[in-house]
Amino acid sequence: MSALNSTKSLSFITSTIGIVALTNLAIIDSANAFSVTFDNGGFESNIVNSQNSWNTIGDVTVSPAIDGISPTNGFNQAIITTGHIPGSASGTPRNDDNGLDFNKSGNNPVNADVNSSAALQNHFGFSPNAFSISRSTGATFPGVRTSKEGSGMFQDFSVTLGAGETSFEISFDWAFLSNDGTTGSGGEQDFAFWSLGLYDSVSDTFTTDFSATGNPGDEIMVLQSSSSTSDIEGETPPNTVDDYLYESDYTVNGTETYTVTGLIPGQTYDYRVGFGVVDVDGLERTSTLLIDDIEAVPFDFSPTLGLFAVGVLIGCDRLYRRFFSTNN
Ligand SMILES: [Ca+2]
Ligand SMILES: [Ca+2]
Ligand SMILES: [Ca+2]
Ligand SMILES: [Ca+2]
Repeated sequence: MSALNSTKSLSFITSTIGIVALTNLAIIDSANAFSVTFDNGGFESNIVNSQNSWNTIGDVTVSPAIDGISPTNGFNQAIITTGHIPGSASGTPRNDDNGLDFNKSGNNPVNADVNSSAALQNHFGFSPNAFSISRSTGATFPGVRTSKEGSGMFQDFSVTLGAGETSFEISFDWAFLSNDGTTGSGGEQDFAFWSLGLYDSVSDTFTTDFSATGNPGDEIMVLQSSSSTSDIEGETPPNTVDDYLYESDYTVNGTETYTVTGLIPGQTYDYRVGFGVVDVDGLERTSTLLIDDIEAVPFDFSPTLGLFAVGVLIGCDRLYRRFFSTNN
């Protein structure tokens, strides 16, 4: 290969890698940058009674390790339970877990009954039957699961897409704890869910981003239902506060990742992301959802690849200069 051809080849490689690097670094260009207003996704600031960007209802707060399950990021995780404080109800005495108190915030879960106020569904902007999901295989009870009470939280955030971007990705870590399980006639009982949709602040309406979830209106995605198969510790019914009967930790569940597609580059969109947990068929036997490390990022953006490409570009440039100087 002649010196001239080698120079051309290096020049071609340099410019090709330059394009790759610039594509990956488009996020750094402030005029075309992806931006998101999402906040406190690591729950290091408290969220009890709706603070630090989260709108909560029922028993929702932050906590360090629960039943041996530590946050995946920092010192705290979000905890959402269906646990009512024992004996604290006006009128009928309440005793969700054999007198043990699994409530963490001091706020009791709220009504989730389609035949009553459906306060939990209303909090998210869902229709009343959003939690009327199918019973699991083998259940002989007629109809759908009957949601009774629960707790939840949501955050409204805006996403502005960069040039050429038509999608973004939202991810989070989750764990599920329960003193409930499966009944012979009703099948799997309590469940934890998440939701994502476009939020219209003018009409205060929520349009789900999910489809084909098999749930009424596709308003929620079920993360997990109570079942005796999720049992790490194998203990007998709980006799200590915060020691749940069934556990499925962050290691079991991993990170949930969802990609929103079909968007217009440069546009700003308002989203609502929600999380919650629901008692089914009865008010007793608490179930709990733990959440940590929620992030919203441009789809397919790889900082490592971008920096690698820049490194190669600089390396090629040095090689090109050295080659050029030694041959001329
Ligand atoms: Ca955290
Ligand atoms: Ca346990
Ligand atoms: Ca309950
Ligand atoms: Ca329950």
